[in-house]
Amino acid sequence: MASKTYEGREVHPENTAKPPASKSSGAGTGVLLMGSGDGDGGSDDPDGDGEGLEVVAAGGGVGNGEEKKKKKRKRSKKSAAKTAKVQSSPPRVLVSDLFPSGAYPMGETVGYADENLKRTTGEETRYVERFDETFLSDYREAAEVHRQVRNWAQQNIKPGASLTSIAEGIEDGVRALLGHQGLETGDCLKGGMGFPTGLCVNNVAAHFTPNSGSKEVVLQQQDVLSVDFGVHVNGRIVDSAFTVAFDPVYDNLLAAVKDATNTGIKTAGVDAHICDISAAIQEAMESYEVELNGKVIPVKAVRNITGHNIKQYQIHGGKSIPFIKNSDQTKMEAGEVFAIETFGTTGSGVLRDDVGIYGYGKSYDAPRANLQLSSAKSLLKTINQNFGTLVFARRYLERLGVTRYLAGMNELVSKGIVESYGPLVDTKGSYVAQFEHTLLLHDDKMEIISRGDDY
Ligand SMILES: [Co+2]
Repeated sequence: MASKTYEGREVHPENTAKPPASKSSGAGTGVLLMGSGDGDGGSDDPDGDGEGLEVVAAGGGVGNGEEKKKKKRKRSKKSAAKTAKVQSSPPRVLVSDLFPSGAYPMGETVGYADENLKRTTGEETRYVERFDETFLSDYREAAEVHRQVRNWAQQNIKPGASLTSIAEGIEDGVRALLGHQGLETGDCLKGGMGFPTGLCVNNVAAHFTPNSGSKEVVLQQQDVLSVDFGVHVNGRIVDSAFTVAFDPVYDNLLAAVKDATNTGIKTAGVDAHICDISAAIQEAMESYEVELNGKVIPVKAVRNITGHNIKQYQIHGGKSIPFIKNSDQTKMEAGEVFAIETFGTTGSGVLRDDVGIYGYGKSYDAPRANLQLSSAKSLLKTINQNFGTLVFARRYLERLGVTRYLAGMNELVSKGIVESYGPLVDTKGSYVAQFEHTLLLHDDKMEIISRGDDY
């Protein structure tokens, strides 16, 4: 899920207050963010897993993208089913059953570039590990669920599919693999979707998810679809996204954005300056062009959304990483978690708000307010008990049985207790793509927690 920059403003971090380059909470740049979320809860999907492919989970490789697909009928092979060593399709096997020792695969690890290793103070050379075992286990479990669910999504997203079916397929998979259906009070806070599942088609860049009662969108052969969903375990949110297209004319657009994101990851690390990461991203992105209908179009980096750091139950932690050049000297710090994402477009590169609702999230600094409507009071209680500060979709509320909540929600939004998020779009006829990974900044290395063999 991307951060939106302050309404109507371009990102000019040189004009913003420079945060002290010290190790503190990390909130603090002058760039205001509006978050949005991505993971969404699904509907009641049935088991469905009677047939089809089974995916063998590779136990524990780096980035464990090494999943092998094996075609076999479940019915004919009882041994495999009995040992529960394989993921089903659709995914319904708990990852805790696939990794009974509790040792989930690490993400891809990368040492820091030389200049980032030049530590001078005694404190910094001590290599105190700031991530404890529970933190790492929760993060790695969430990442494994992300990989296994997106593996299913990548095989099953086809022209003719409705966005609702895709969103619900992803959400049902995430909940099943975590073992948290999220229907009992508080269960969504233990594990589940990290934000509403983002499914953005063509010129929709970010923050679209299907809502019940809205016009259904059906995927077409010529479409470009970005899929941005989050998985959390105990509030440790993995935020990762990819883009699919069925027509090879978009290959260069997807390649540009994948390259830009991987370039941003390579440039990241403890002590890396945000301005250097942004510059590297933009340069990679804008070295590509695509040919559409006989016209050559340069790929542009999108200007008014950004990558971001992540805190527990808080998708946007206060630091932002633009995709365009700037002079923000803020550094990444050991112990931080970052979502490095980039968006490339064939359009203007400047997004505008579109109508509609993507999701809601309780403000991190929500004021106490005198609520007039009793429906607002009970809605706030439901939000506190089930989502805390996680961003959630309307569908997530509705599956808890909440109805007729709009008036109450409007009061919560108007009083600044809850923020609402809507779709962001580029010019009509343009195409936007996104790739995103979540990184853990250890003291001595970076762990690309969401890396798989797919992207
Ligand atoms: Co994000």
